[in-house]
Amino acid sequence: MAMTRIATVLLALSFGCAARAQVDPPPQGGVLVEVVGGEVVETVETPRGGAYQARWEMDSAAELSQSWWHWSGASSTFEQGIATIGGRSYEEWMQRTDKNQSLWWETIDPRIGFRIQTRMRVVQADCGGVGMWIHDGTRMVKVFFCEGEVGVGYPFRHMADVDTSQFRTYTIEGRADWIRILVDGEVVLEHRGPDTLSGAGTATLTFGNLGGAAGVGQWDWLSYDTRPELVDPGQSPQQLPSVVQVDPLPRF
Ligand SMILES: [Ca+2]
Repeated sequence: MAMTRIATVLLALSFGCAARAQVDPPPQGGVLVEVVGGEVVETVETPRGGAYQARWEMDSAAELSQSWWHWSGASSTFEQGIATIGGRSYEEWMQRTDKNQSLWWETIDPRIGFRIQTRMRVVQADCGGVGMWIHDGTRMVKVFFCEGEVGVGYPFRHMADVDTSQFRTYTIEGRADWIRILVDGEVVLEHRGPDTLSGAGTATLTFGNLGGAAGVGQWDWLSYDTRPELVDPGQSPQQLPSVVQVDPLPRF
C-alpha cells in the first residue's frame, strides 16, 4: 500500500495540472494511475493487461456465455449474427461477476465514466421490458427501449421520441450524476442531477428483457468502454463522490 501511495504521488507530481493523462498500463496487469483534471484518480487494477473495451457480435449463446450469465424466463435465439431476446417475461444477460470473467467489474470507475453501445431494434415492447440495467459501482440507471421512444430512468424518467423499429446504433454515456443517449450519433437525451444517483438496485450490467413488461428486441452487437473520452461529462472529478464499494451479484 505504501509503495502504491508513493507511486501515486510521484505520478501526480509528474502530470501536474494536465487536464487528463494516463499512464500506459502494465502489459501483464498491475496498477494504473490516472490524473483527471489535475486530481489523481485512485489506482485501478488492470488484470486484463490494460484492456477497457469489450464487444459481442451476438453470433451465438456460446459467445455470450463466456462473459454473461443467462437468466431465462422467455427465449434467446441467434441467427445470422442477430440475437432475438425476450418474450412475455424476463430474459436477461448479466455480466458475470466471478473472477476474471467481467472486464466491467474489474475496470469500471464512475468518476471516469462509461460508454456502452449497441445496434439493435425493438420488435415489440411494452415500455419497461426491453432495455439495459447499468450499475457503475455507485449508482444504477435503467435504459428503456420502447415502441417509438427510448429513455433512461428509475426512479427518474426521461424519454425521447425515436423510431425504434429500425436497427439503430445507441450510445449510452455516463459519469457521476450525468447520463446521455445518442441515437445514430445524435444526442437525443441528456440529463444531470442528483436524481440520477438515487437509483438503487442489484449491482449488475444487464441487457435483454428486464422483466418489467413483455417485449422482444433484436440485438446485432453490444460493446462497452470503461475508459472513454467523454465530451462535457459534467462535474469535475473533485466534485464527484468517492467510489462506493458494492458487492456485484454473487455467483449462483
Ligand atoms: Ca451481429
